[in-house]
Amino acid sequence: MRNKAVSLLSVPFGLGGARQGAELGPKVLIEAGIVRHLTNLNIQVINEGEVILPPVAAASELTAIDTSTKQFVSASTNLKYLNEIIMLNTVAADRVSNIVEQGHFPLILGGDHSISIGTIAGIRRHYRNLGVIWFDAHGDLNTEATSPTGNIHGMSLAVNLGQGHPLLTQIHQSAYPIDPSKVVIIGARSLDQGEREYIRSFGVTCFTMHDIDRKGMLRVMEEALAIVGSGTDGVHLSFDIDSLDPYEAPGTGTPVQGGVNYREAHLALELMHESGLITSAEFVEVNPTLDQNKRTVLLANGLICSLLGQTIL
Ligand code: 6HN
Ligand code: MN
Ligand code: MN
Ligand code: MN
Repeated sequence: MRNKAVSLLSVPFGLGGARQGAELGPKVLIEAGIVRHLTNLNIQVINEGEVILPPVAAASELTAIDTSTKQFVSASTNLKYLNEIIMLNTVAADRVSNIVEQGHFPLILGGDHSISIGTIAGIRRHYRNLGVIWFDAHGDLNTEATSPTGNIHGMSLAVNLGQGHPLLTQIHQSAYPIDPSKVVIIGARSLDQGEREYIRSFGVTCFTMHDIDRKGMLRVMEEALAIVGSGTDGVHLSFDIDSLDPYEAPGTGTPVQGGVNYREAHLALELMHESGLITSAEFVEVNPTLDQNKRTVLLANGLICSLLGQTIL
């Protein structure tokens, strides 16, 4: 990330989550001055604008678009807004891929966490061995078989690892696979049963809040960075703001008590900056309609600045 121009891409999309409002995240983050803050760090910022959901043809609830044949196919499933999510992420993947091609650092503002299906699909075209750091209260490792809600934001990491509905995993076609042993979840405290089994059987590393309590954030990050930093040629950070405690970050759709605090989160992002390993990042699930006095938006702004090199002194 050092000395690279940052390409800022907004993905104002909220249909992957249970509540409306995450689609307002990018606009509010930009209004809070993120471009100016990064420019003050001597970073060249290119505002790439928004990824817009293309008009979704009047598909019935039981059909979805096959992105390889461009045909509607039967998709009888409990997945909510499957078509919209396929269309949005197919476009997002190309936009992010273009940014990597230009040699810029992709910084993506969501949106709910379902957008990472597209962002990571675009990034994976360029990295043979991509590591992933997934900061989240949740695992996002459900499939339509295990999801208690049908909300696709709870399935995005599974799709990124090749698990789930074929019309979603297909968005990753012609990209290099991600090795689950190079994926680290940090901050988890709400896992569904199917997700626990997935973590165990596929060898994803999961530092839960219990691990953060016991080892401290410093050691957790040292271990996490050692895992994603060896045998990889790039590391994507997917940062769900609900990894923070709801006291610090009330503006998010699926808050869970007992999360990462303000200082721990800043330390984590400062350490990621120092490591020099992070090659792309997204910040998701900021929901301004649930925020209190912009607390969550300002926090997300500060965290982005820490990732990109802001220090106290
Ligand atoms: N997120 N595990 C729950 C579900 O519906 O699958 C919650 C998912 C939350 C997803 O916060 O990105
Ligand atoms: Mn350039
Ligand atoms: Mn998430
Ligand atoms: Mn989450």
